[in-house]
Order: sequence, then structure tokens, then C-alpha cells
Amino acid sequence: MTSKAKSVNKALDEAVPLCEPVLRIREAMRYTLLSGGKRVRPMLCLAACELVGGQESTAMPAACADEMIHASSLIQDDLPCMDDDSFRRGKSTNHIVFGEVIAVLTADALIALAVKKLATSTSLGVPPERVLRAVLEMAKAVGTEGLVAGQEADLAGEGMSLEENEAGLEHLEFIHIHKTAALLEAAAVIGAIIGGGSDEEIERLRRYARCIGLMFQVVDDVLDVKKSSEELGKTAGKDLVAGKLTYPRVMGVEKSREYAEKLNREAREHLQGFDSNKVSPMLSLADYIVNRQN
Ligand code: GRG
Repeated sequence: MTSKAKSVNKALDEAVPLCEPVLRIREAMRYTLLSGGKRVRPMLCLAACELVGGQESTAMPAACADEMIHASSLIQDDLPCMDDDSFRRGKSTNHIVFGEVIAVLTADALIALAVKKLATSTSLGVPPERVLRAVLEMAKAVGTEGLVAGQEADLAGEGMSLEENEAGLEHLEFIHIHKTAALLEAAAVIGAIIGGGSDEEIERLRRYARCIGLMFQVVDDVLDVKKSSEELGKTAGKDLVAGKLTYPRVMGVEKSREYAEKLNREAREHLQGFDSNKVSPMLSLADYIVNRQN
């Protein structure tokens, strides 16, 4: 995983060179794209490609595209009209450093670059029909069947008390299947498509990734509670104040942890049938997500 993350960082660095003319927008793209991050989505994409028999290098443009979409979504999520966050990954957010106009354009440019990057997979010998299928998966994960729908639902439920939000758990699952799991799912599915996986292999990986996508968010919510209680006394945690719908709020911290473990078990079940030696990076990735501390 460490070596995969290093290769991804190098490829991302090369994807947005600071060439002449040095545009502010390119600096802003690099600022978010290269400001740390665990690189979970690209790792998932590369590992899925290898699992179905493809080469890591063939999936690298697709892996970068996944991270570019992720970076775009983070910039937008942090804007004053959305979550209004000033810090991410221990640094000032994009709009704080570059201003709102550049931040919005940066998010746009990252989406365009992601599509361009994915399309360049053909120059590495990936058949055009696989690339087209991958582009469709990506578009589905970003738009009204994915991130955008999840974000709308999330913002609509903000500030509601649990009593006001009757849909509770159902609403929460809708948000995170769209807002978080959709891109993780697309990353794995795109990797498997690029690697030449069969329809059955692609669908098994889709189900695995959906489980770990949801698990990712349950763990995120539990970590937020931990962070909030550590910070309490200095400033109350944002989620507690804004009354954001989270798994610990709906089912409590202990039940949330158990749910994450259940999703990890389910994710593993979907991998049965793959070569047991080749599947270990996927299992490690799931364990990493469930046990992560940041
Ligand atoms: C059109 C791209 C696009 C987006 C519009 C703004 C928006 C709709 C969606 C927001 C989606 C969002 C920010 C979801 C949160 C997902 C999440 C769990 C982020 C944290 O991911 P990590 O932990 O972050 O992988 P790092 O920093 O490690 O990369």
C-alpha cells in the first residue's frame, strides 16, 4: 500500500505540472491534489486491476482520475455555501488560500482533468470499449446517481434533530452510499474494467467496494466523535453543534463499531472465489479502513 501510494503521488505530481504560463489555477489544483490524503481510492483502483490480472501501470491514469474527482469534491464540500470549513488535512482549505472564485474553478478543472486522464488509458493499450465503460462508471458516481445526490441529501438534513428526521438510518445510508461509497465503488469497478475483469468479477468487486465504502463512513463518524470529545473544552465538535446526522448519533458509538465490523465481514465474503494469494491487498485495505485512526 505504501509503494502504491508513492507511485500515485508521483503520477499526480506529473499530471499537473507547474509549466509556463504559471497559472494560479494550476497552483490551486496542486495545492489540494498534493496536500496529503490517504489515497484510498487510487489504491483500490490499482489493487482491483491487479486482482483481475491487469498491470498496475495500466490503471494508473484511472487511479489518478479517482483522486482528482475526490479532490474536486473536497474543495466543493469545504466552500462557505456548503460545509464552510477552513481546515482540511491540517492545512487551510483551498478557498481560504486562493479565494472562492479560484476554488470553484479548481474543482471544475479537476473534474475535466479526471475525464481527460481516464481517456488517456487508451494510449497504454487499454481497449477503447473498456475506457468508455470506465468513463460511464465515473460519470454515474459523480452526478445525480452519486456524489451530487449524496451531498444534496446531506445538506438538506443538516441541523435537523433526530426527532425531526424521521427517516433516520435510511436517510443516513442514502447519504453515504451516494456521497462516500459511490466513488470508492467506482474506483474498484473502474480498476477491474481496465484490468479486463469478467462481468462477474466486476460485480463481485462492486459489492465488496460498496461495503467498504459504507464502512469507511461509519469509521469516519466514530473517529469524528473521538476527535470532538478530545476537542471539547477548547471548541465543541462541529458535528455535535450542527446536529449533523451521523452513525453514532443514530445508533451509538458501540453499535456503530459493530456495524463497521459487520460490513468488513460482508466485504470479505464478496471476495470469495478470487485467487486467495491475489486477494490479500483487498483484505488488507478493508482492515486498514476499519482500523484506521485518521
Ligand atoms: C461534482 C465532484 C463533485 C462533487 C459535488 C461536494 C460534493 C458534490 C460532494 C462531497 C462529497 C464528499 C466530500 C464526501 C466525503 C467523503 C469523505 C469520507 C472524505 C474523506 O475521505 P478521506 O478520508 O480523505 O479518504 P483523505 O484526506 O485521506 O483523502
